[in-house]
Amino acid sequence: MENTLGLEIIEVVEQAGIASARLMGKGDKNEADRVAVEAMRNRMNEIYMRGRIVIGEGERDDAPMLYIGEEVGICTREDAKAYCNPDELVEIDIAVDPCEGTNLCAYGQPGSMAVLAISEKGGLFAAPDFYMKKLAAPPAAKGHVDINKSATENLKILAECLDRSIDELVVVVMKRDRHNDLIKEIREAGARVQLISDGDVGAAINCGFSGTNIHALMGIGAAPEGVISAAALRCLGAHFQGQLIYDPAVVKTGLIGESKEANLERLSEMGIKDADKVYTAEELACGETVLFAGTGITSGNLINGVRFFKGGARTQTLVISSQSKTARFVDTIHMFDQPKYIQLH
Ligand code: VTB
Repeated sequence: MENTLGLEIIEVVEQAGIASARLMGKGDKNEADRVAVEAMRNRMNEIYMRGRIVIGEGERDDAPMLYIGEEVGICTREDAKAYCNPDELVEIDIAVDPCEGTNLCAYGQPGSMAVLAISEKGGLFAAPDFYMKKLAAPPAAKGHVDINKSATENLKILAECLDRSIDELVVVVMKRDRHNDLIKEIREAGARVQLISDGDVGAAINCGFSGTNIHALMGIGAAPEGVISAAALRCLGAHFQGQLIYDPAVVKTGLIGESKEANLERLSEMGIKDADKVYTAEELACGETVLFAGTGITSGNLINGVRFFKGGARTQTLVISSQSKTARFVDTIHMFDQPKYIQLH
């Protein structure tokens, strides 16, 4: 998958990142998202692949593009067999977030990214538009920390695994009222808290690399973003656990349905019988091969955002592959004003 699709997938996130970055700081998050979606979809549809969106912009009725179930790629056309080779006809599943952290982009804040994860068919958990309790931690703590344990216990374990004291740890938490108790507990346990307004995918991925000075992500964010984070962290051999939140008493904002009962029913219809199950990274991204790619829209800890200059732009993309066991930082100069094809006179 990496060999056949790698470079093209990079271009997909690069194009989405560049499109959103043009709207960076303009205060219009919907437009920043819309242009990223359009750019991502256009580039995907130029690739010789047979893709299906499993995590996208929503169900078909509310999202015109990159909706869940949409088929993308040249080889999804009816007459594909005539011009696609058998490798390209293998079905792949794609999870996208063309502008992760739309608010960050709209207000010129660090950490927004154009991200996607791909795997073979069935390789990514088709998470509902619910929330998810998340725990991300570095590879050294994988399988030692546990979302069922208290934050205090996990910080002790984390400190041991990373061979340092608790007060040297930094935990990222999204700044939300629902996290007030969690934040208090982390501080009382002695660790330091980095509050973010948005963008927990980037925060989770930071846990997978040493040197970012981020040692854990705790708290509740969106479930689809959880799957994309899990894909990246699985490739990195880092820790990720997620548990769906379906009770509106826990998270009250718009994403979640009317009542706990209605949400449970929806999960059951989707085939999720055990709504309280704790999923590991390997379960959320269970495919044999998984590839993650993310282009910085605004700069973050790991990757730079898009920088425009006369006639072009420079992007940085993180590509993590389970197949080659690599994390690549791809630095690209895009020459907008150069012709794509050389004219022979
Ligand atoms: C979460 C988080 C995302 O939006 O979904 C958040 O996972 C929305 O949370 O990274 P609230 O509904 O509590 O505001 C992001 O921050 C950006 O998509």
